[in-house]
Order: sequence, then C-alpha cells, then structure tokens
Amino acid sequence: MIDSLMNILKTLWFDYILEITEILYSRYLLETTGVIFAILLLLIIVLMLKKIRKRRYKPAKEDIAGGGEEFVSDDMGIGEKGTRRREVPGEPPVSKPPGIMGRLKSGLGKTRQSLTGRIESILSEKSITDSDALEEIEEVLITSDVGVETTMALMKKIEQNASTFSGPDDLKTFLKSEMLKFLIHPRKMDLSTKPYVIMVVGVNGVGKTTTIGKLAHKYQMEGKKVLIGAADTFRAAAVEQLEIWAERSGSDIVRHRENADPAAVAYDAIEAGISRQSDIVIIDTAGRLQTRVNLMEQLKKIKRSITKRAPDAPHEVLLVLDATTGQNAISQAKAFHEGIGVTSLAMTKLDGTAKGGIVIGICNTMKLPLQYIGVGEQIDDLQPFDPEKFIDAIF
Ligand SMILES: Nc1nc2c(ncn2[C@@H]2O[C@H](COP(=O)(O)OP(=O)(O)OP(=O)(O)O)[C@@H](O)[C@H]2O)c(=O)[nH]1
Ligand SMILES: [Mg+2]
Repeated sequence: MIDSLMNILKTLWFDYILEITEILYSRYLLETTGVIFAILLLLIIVLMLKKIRKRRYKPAKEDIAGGGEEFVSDDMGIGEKGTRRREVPGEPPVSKPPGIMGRLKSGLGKTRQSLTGRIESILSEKSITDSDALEEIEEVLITSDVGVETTMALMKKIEQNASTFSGPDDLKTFLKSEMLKFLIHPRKMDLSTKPYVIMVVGVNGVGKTTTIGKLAHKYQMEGKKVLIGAADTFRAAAVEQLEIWAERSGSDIVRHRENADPAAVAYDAIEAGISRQSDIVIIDTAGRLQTRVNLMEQLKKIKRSITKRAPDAPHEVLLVLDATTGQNAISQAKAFHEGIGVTSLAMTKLDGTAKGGIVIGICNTMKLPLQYIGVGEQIDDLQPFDPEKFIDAIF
C-alpha cells in the first residue's frame, strides 16, 4: 500500500520536475542551472520518502510474542530492510478471533467445555434437586480446579437455593454471580511514583520472562518508558531471551555477566531507572538456582537490594503462576507469599488447560489481586484480568 502510494507520488513529482525544467529551458535560462535544480529537487523528494517509510514501519505483533524457554542465541534472521534480528521461538502465530473478548473466549475454550459443558449435560438428564446431580456438579467443580474449599462454599449456596431454580439456565446465572464474588479486581498502579518497580517472581518455566516481555510491550504502547533488570543471571539463555524482548518492546535493559550477583543487577537497574527517568522498572528473577543457595533467600536479598536504592520499592511483587499446574499453583502462592510477601498475581497458560477454575480457587484462597492472565503465546494474549469478562468467557 505505502509502496504503491510512493510510486504514484514519485511519478507525479517527476512529471512536475520535468515541467519546471522545461519552463526553465523555454525561458532561455542557463541549461545547467535547470538540470542541477531538477537533480536537487529529486534528491530532496527521495530523502523525504525514505523518512516516511521508516516512520511507517512497526514490528509485527507476532514478532514479539515468542519466548521459548530454550533458544539458540545466534539464531539470526534477516529483518525488515536488512536489519538483522534474532528470532524468539514460540508457538507459530495462530489466527484468533479479534478483540479482547474473542481472544479470551478462544483461550478459555477448554475450561468452558469442561466446566459449563459438563454442568449442562448433567442437568439435561437430571433435576438439580436430585442428590446425584448435586454430587456430579461438585465433582465437576473439583476437577476444574476450583479447589475444595471454594467448591464446598459454592455447593452449600447451590443446595440452599436449588428449589428456586426452574432449569439449567437459572443455575448457570446463580453460579456466575456466586463465582464473581470470589474474584478480586486488579490493583490500580500508582504511576505517579517514578520509577514504579515491579519485581517478578515464580518457579521455573511458569512464564515470568514471557510475561515481562509482554508487559513491557504493553506499557511502551501506552507511552511509558520501561527498563528491565535481568536479575536471572544463572542461565545465559535467560538474559538473552530477556534482551530480545527488551529490543522488540523498545525497552532499556540492565544486565551483568553470567552468574553475577542478582541483587547487584537489581540495584543497578533501579539506579539506572532513576537516572534515566524510567516510568516502570521490571526485575526478572530466576525460578530455580543451580547453586545451593535457597531460592527464597536469594529473592529476599534481591528485594532488600531494591529497597536499599529506592526505600518504597518494590511497589509490586508479582507472582507468576502456571494454570496448567493446577492445585500446585496454590501451594506455590502460599510459599512465595510467606517467603517474600507477594502483592499481586499473574496466571499464565490458561489456554493450555481445562482447569481454569484455578483462577477462582486462587483468588478465594490467597485474597490477592490477580492482575494479568495469559491465554496464549501471542502478545495480545496477556490481558489485564477482568472478573466479569472472565466469568462471561467460561459460561
Ligand atoms: N500457551 C501459553 N504459553 C505460555 C504462556 N505464557 C508463557 N508461555 C510459554 O511458557 C514457556 C516458559 O516461559 P518463560 O517466560 O521462559 O518462563 P520463565 O518463568 O521465565 O522460566 P525460567 O526463566 O526458566 O524460570 C515459554 O515457552 C512461553 O512461550 C501462555 O499464556 N500460554
Ligand atoms: Mg525466565
């Protein structure tokens, strides 16, 4: 499109220059002056067109959406206009329905099928007042990872109100409103604090680095200046993966050599964030240590080091959880909260599991705000958590 526009422009401008040149000739001005004038004009136009082209180029969303756990750092590709860029492995881009709700519904398809699909099928055969039906519904909730405690609370309410339901739709409406009561709305970020520091934690492979990359991209798109601190220094690949995300999202990055002290990296990242006037500093951390150092002790040290440079930071300790690990996510949340004090949660890989009920279970057990949910590997698949939209998508 832009190319064809440029061609038309070039043709029009060229004709125009020829006309000017002819006028210059016809008025018996110096021949050479006319030619030099035409060349100069042509040069200016070509330079202007090149500038427009540069400004119009933006990286494709799927370029940024990858982020495999393992990757080869010298896996280079030739990017647009001869720029060499590294490929981030991940799922190949799949075409998904447009819009936040469309992507959410498509990502939560497996949970919807397992939770509401099965409840509908039970109620198509049995009455809700039937004890068999109630037992089966309880089983559906438990196997969808809503959690025992939350399931018990829901079942008690259903039993109390069962006589008022005239069909499956009534139960669905009731369940929707009851489940909604367990969900917690995300915390509002107070971006007047500059830099707003987010320390990202979680066990290995849950999606910390990918989530940081997607978040950095999201904040940059909102016009925020982001700096990422590579405090997972235990694997060279971890830093390289983060560097790719920083490059793609246009964020700054602070990194040290491999095996450097992660607490020192975090300190330097805050220092750089302050001096470069970044709006947001995101610190990546390791999920598993190859050394004998205890992970939680290491994380505490990183947190202390952040606070040393900015007394009110970190403003957020974001725990990333992998939905496919089911009830393990709850035990991880308890351990991290006890160890370093978690302020908010992100739940990834909801697209890869039928157990999306974990979102309800985790909110009800931890009473911590769920900030983001990951429903796929593409950039738009990390969404701010919206309790109403989430419930609508699984029913
Ligand atoms: N399907 C799906 N995959 C995801 C999602 N989020 C992350 N992943 C994938 O999960 C894998 C691990 O992600 P990483 O970001 O490397 O995880 P990490 O927590 O940083 O791992 P460590 O650095 O080893 O601790 C990658 O292949 C990601 O593409 C999601 O929402 N959906
Ligand atoms: Mg990582």
